[in-house]
Amino acid sequence: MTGARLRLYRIPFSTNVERITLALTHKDVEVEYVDVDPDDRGPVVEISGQELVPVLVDGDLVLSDSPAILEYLEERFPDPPCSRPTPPAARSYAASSTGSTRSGSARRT
Ligand SMILES: N[C@@H](CCC(=O)N[C@@H](CS)C(=O)NCC(=O)O)C(=O)O
Repeated sequence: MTGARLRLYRIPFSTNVERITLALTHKDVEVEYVDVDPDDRGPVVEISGQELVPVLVDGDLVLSDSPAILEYLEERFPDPPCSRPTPPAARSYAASSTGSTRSGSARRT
């Protein structure tokens, strides 16, 4: 890893924060935790312009929203990956069963 250490803004018992810490641990990425008082989101708002955690800071990049953060971490630290590549048929099935496609289906016979 190069450059400044990453910072992760967090509050206790946040499952959205936990998924980020799991990914960082899995990828063995050093991170500095910034513990935020759940009753005072000032530091989070100041850095990210919104009040939810997790917020990841990497240099001048500030990211909120755990799926976006996970996607970023996957690109920034691809090895080891957090998920295995999904075969196309399985991807289509997952999309149709979660309603994320307007039409189409996939199944195994
Ligand atoms: N879509 C966001 C949701 C973030 C979110 O809801 N964070 C919670 C903690 S898990 C939060 O900060 N809630 C405000 C609060 O607890 O006061 C994400 O996936 O990161």
